Amino acid sequence: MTITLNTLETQLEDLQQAALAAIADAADLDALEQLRVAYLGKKGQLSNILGGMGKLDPSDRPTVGKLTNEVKAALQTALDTAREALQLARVQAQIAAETIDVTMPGTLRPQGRRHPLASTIDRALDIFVGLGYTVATGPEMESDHYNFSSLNMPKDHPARDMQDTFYLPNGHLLRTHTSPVQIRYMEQNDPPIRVVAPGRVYRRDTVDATHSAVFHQVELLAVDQGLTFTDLKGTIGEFIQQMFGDVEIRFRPSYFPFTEPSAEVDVRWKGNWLEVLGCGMVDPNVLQAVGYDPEVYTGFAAGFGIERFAMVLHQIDDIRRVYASDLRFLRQF
Ligand code: 2NM
Repeated sequence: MTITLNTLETQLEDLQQAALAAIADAADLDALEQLRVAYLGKKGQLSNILGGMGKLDPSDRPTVGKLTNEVKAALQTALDTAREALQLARVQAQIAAETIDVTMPGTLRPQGRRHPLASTIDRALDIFVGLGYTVATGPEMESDHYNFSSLNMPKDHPARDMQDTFYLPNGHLLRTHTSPVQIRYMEQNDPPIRVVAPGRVYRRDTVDATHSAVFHQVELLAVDQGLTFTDLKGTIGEFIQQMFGDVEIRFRPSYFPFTEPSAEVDVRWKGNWLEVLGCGMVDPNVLQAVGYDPEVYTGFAAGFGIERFAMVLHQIDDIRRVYASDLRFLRQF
């Protein structure tokens, strides 16, 4: 059976019309590729129609060949155009989905900071570490021996008064200074030593603007052959200068059970003399108690309260603010 030119032409035109409509409707690139295969592929509809060419009058074949090429070209152009449009749409959709609104407010992350007591301790320790000192710590619950007896404060010493010291039901006490740390350090280390002991200490004080039952101390101790009061003065002077800047200093005679002679140190701060620390040459009895020979070794020691330093340096008017954990206060440092 032969096929007429007319029939083939009609089939090609119908195919072109249907294909162009389907291409225009293709929702995505996959659908488009399926259409390309369905119409232009090896076993596609165009090949299928051309299969009928053999049954055509040979004189009609050039006409059909030309028409076929036109249909093929029209479909190819339509496919290319549709592909470009779909690719562009895909990129635009991706850009839209990934767009960041740089004008949106950011996520606020709370920023922590050092507590003024911690930073004051750090500053003091850094200065002494710079002078060759080692940092040591020890227990806050202490024995009578380490807190008092070894520090030249025998059983009847007034500083042991129940009024001043927190005694615990187990017979121990809460250390009233960090000196027991230095005693323990001396027991464990032979001279020469340079040690600085920061930490929490406890006193049965009535709490007010300048007193707290818990506060922080830094104490230092140097023991060596030939250390004199001059070494003490030089060390303290250097420390004060690094801590407070270029201030006037004076040493006043004082008394501590564990040092002889003893002194208190004042700095001239905003026009007034302000007491900032106590110090002295370690009493021979203290050296003796840890097994150091006081005929061979001498030492100097000093102690100061961190709260007082922080209050002076940061113009804090009430010690209780330092423990109140009020963020409005703490955020200032
Ligand atoms: C002070 C004043 C004077 C001191 C003495 C000792 C030790 F353990 F070596 F004996 N440590 N700290 C001392 C001396 C502390 O505080 C106002």
